[in-house]
Amino acid sequence: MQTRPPIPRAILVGVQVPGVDDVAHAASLEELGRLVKTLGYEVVGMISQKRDELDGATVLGKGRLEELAAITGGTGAVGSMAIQRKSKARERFEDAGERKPDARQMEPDPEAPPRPAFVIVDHDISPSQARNLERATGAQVLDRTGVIVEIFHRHAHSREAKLQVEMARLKYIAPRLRESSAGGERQQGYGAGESDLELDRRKIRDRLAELKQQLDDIQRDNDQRRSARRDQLRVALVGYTNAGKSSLMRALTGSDVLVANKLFATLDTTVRALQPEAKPRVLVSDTVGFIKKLPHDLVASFRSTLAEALEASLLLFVVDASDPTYESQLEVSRNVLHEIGADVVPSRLILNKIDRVSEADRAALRAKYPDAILLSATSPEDVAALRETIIGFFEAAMVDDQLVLPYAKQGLLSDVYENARVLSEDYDTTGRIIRVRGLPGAIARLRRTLAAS
Ligand SMILES: Nc1nc2c(ncn2[C@@H]2O[C@H](COP(=O)(O)OP(=O)(O)OP(=O)(O)O)[C@@H](O)[C@H]2O)c(=O)[nH]1
Ligand SMILES: [Mg+2]
Repeated sequence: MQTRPPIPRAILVGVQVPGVDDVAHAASLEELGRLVKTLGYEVVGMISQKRDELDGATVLGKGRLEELAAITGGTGAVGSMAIQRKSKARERFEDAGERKPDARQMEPDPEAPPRPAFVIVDHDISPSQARNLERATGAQVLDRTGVIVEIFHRHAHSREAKLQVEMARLKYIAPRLRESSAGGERQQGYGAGESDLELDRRKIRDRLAELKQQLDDIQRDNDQRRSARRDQLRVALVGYTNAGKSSLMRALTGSDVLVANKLFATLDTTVRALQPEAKPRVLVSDTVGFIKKLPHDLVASFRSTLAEALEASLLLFVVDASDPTYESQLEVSRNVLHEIGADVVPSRLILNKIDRVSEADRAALRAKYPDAILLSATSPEDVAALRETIIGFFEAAMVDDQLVLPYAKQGLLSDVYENARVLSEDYDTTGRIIRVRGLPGAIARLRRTLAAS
């Protein structure tokens, strides 16, 4: 009857702890909803509760938990589903949407939409909290990190990103494997019984070691490639996911990187020259986006990707100014940059998507962030002006100097042209006298190359 698998239905759960105001709490749930949609699930409702802390056994209080269980078709009690739990969530995962009605429903309405098979918690919860919630709700439970790891898993394209994500994913799965050993195949096919569990743990350890080795190799290559670019003029686009970094990358470099209205569209760093080319040319990199509560393992695994940002001379810090929560996005991004040590790199704040901001709000933004650049990645004039700003930034750091290229070393001329702007060329008995303008570091390196025998 059905030609396509049904869209899994999910219900969101959020706890508002002291210190988080209503707006931030709502925004966080809204963002979780977007993450869940990015996974391809349909969000059919949410349960939210104010609590003093998050570390209860079931995240939610008794009343709310029962309310949730009534929606998902569980019992609402932690103890009662333990026996029939094995691989039930898996089964539900496979035929989500056409579940048999719960035993408690004596006369199920055949017209009623299927119950949500997923409960998605807007916090990082412990494996035992997840297990308790699964028992009470009869649904599969994922937390924020689980959702993000899953999105990364689906969006990874390059070999490096795939390895990084697999590593983060195994690290996420491993402790859950231990806690839910009775859960059978629930964990992506891992673990079914004690001895298998041991085996799985060892497999995971071995695989992690293998992944680390492969990543180290790739990263060594990347380091070399990066250090070859060391003295070039480099700009990195950084910021919250969906802020418009890839859109600006396309507009500035004419490259065809993926632009998509989904979270974490970009997981790979792309480096392209600014177009039309500047002299010396400027390299622009697009990077993975940030998000609130970015899982630590993912930050760690993307550190090398973000090394691009670390080594740039200028960060274009992109913010979606049309997003009502842009301020918290700004703060989250600042924190991540601080965490990876990139907060020392000079940066310019780019308030993007300004085409979606009212004139009054624009004025307020200008007053609040006098140094920021307000623009729209979709406006060619704005992009051209940004290009001038980038060039201006490097121009200010450049110096004029003179290099002597001995006649025996004419082969190095292209190196000079690539790394500096040649102002004039002259000849005398020592060789070609070249007046150049460039970054002091690049000129110093050229001088060393020319002097070396
Ligand atoms: N209206 C408007 N939409 C924009 C602008 N810039 C980007 N967008 C849209 O915003 C969405 C996200 O853009 P991306 O460029 O993919 O964002 P990103 O920062 O690369 O996102 P990730 O790769 O997921 O971190 C897309 O739907 C873009 O079309 C803009 O200036 N104005
Ligand atoms: Mg992108």
